Amino acid sequence: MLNAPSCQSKLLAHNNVALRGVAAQSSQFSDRDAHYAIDGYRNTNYGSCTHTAQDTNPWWRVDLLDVYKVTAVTITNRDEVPERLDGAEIRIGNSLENNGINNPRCVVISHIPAGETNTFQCNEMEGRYVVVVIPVRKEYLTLCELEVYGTPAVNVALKGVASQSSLNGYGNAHNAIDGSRESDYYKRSCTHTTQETNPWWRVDLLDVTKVTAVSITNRGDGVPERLDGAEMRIGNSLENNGINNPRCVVISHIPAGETNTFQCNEMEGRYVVVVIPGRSEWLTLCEVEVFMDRFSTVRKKRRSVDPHRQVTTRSILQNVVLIATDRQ
Ligand SMILES: [Ca+2]
Ligand SMILES: [Ca+2]
Repeated sequence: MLNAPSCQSKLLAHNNVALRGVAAQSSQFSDRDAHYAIDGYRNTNYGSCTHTAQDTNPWWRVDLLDVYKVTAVTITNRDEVPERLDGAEIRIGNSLENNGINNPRCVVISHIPAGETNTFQCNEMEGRYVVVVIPVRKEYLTLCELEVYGTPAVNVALKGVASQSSLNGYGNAHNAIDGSRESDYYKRSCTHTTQETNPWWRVDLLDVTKVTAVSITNRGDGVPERLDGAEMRIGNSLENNGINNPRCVVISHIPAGETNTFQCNEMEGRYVVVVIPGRSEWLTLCEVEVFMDRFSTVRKKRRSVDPHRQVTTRSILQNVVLIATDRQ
């Protein structure tokens, strides 16, 4: 199994949001259905690739089941007849008009060499659908894997209510959910507590939420190290100001002015808390964005009937290896 081709651990990285999606294509050649491009394997020897008939404008599409800001799309081409993909376009948006082909274009793919994987930057284009289409000519469309990287577009913290352990200057708690990542404290979009033991900040999402990821923007005009060692806690309890809830992550360091995203694996909770434990410190957050899984029920249902996930022993073993590698 270690010889399995293209057995990259990052294919199971939880930030490839295509793995959670539902795929479709303009037609199907043989048994090469649309799901093979999001099965988690980059194998290029046809066994893990899609294949349409020879259509005019053949297309393939993944429904991400939520609106994402797409930063990049990675495509793995087949190890034979790679020129078939020349001139294909990636389109991203929320429309299903013309099978999604009318959505805005991220890129025209000039050429991906046989069996190779190329990544295309899409600059946070927003959309629920990612479409690959070969325009104008009659062609077969084959994709061995298509990966989509990005974050959900809907930040549920914006509708929450923020509070914190104390207030310093004009750094009120709401500044971390005001919709701005402005990181200069003096522009009044960052929070600020006094110097105290275990300073905390909390957002009440007003509903129990399955939190997939949280993005935190650190202060940019100095003292970014104050946030080092902060913990993010998520749950439904207000005991100890919410600090006793289960922990999503310990933040080792966020560079000045930068935004880091932490995966919380669908932790359930109404409260998201940031606390600096164990030392006397000031807590400042310039923005906290909370992303939730609005379609987890749909996904679970789909997984349970998905023939490609009722996998062979080989792919189970491959998954175990990939997961183990991913955690290193
Ligand atoms: Ca594949
Ligand atoms: Ca802010």
